[in-house]
Amino acid sequence: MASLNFSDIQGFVLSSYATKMPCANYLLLKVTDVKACKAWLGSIIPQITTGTDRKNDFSLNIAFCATAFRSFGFTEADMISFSAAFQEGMITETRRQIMGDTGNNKPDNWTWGNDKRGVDILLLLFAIDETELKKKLTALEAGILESGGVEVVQSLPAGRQPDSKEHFGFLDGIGQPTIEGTGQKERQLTRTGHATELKAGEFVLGYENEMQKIDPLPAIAGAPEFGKNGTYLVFRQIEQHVHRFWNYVKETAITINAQAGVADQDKLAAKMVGRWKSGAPLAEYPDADPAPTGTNEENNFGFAANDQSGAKCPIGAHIRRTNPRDSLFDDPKMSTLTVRRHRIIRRGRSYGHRTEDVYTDDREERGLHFICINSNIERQFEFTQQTWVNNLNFAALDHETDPLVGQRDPNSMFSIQGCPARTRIHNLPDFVTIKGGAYFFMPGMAALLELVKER
Ligand code: N7H
Repeated sequence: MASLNFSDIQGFVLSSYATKMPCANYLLLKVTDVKACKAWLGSIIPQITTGTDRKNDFSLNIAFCATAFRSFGFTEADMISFSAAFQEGMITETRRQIMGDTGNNKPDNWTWGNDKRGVDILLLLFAIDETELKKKLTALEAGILESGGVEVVQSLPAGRQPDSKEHFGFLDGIGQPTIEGTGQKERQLTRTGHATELKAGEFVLGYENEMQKIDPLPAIAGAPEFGKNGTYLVFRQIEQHVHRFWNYVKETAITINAQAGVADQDKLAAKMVGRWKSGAPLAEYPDADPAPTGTNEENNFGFAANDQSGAKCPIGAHIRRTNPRDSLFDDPKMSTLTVRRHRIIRRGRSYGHRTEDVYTDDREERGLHFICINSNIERQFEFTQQTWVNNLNFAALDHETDPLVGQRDPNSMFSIQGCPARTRIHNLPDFVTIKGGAYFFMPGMAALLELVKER
């Protein structure tokens, strides 16, 4: 096992900072003057949090779109060494098809990341509280204004709810792989009794991956190891229509059973997610939430031996599509091995106020700043989105996509396998809308210094 160069890896690759720093803000920037931008970058690099910094009150990280690298003077010979998806960006026709960004989700409707409001640089700020966040944000914004080299396209506040639940009401952040060589495995084992440790190369470039390969590094003239200790970051701003979700669940539960009450609604919603609101997995607790007022981060389960038919956790449930574990093929070992090559680490946070009245449209926007990291956008994030989330025939299902975040068509359906017969629900509306997005590269610290050099 190669030892990781933690001081060269940005801290965000290794940590979401969620426990110590619940407050966050993302600044999306556009380069307006290359020379001035590089000077500004030079001034903030010393503030960037690395994998060895043990900060408790504030962390800062940075990532770049391909457009930024091109404006900094990277040639096409340099760019070709990066992932094709990164080079292209998220909104080309090919990428839209892969992502399912059509209809209401088409990039023309986005508030950032499209042709009208393109972005080049992402600054990620995390703080212990709102006061510290505001202080640091104000100072950074002043520096940006003064620099004359970058401007703020969008400033996105985000946070972590005290109970770690996302807006539909479910505990989030449970199903995460750990990175070999970081000590994360031991920590996760203590917390959840289970850890899926993956080779570091799945999330940090320059190390062996799950294919026992070290992928060629992005290389630029004068810096053949530019990509080392870097990673790709996927950002999607996803609005959640909470009232639409819960009204659909309520009406559908009553259609299935005229006597349906709140417990039946919660069960139907849990069937769509694959976990109860507490986080407890349906594969282990099929009948009722074992911790209705608490949390359950259990992750030590598969589907093959216990629930291959989907009678407990439906085959098309969100967590079963996005991580089919051992149930993808008849051979559980092969399935597990294959699935390990398509994992992502989610580092997103919620935005907007939580609503207590989930049935009423209060016309406030809320959602998830979905952020994930991976070394190979095509094999990890895009694969998950295209081949699992949006695949109409995932695991031999017929004309269904992910019930929460899948691309819709007029017949959108979701099957709940059961005995003696399955239940099929119909006409699922859009529970989410994409509001913005982009692919970024998060360089290692040495590569950041390369960026500010004149080219
Ligand atoms: Fe999902 N949700 O609140 O319902 N997700 N997700 N996700 N998701 C998960 O395990 C949610 C989205 C994954 O290892 C849970 O942390 C919402 C996209 C993966 O068992 C819940 C949105 C993609 C997992 C949600 C959203 C994924 C996962 C269960 C958008 C990838 C881990 C808690 C607004 C393309 C699966 C947990 C595993 C879990 C929700 C989006 C992927 C509750 C609201 C776009 C890999």
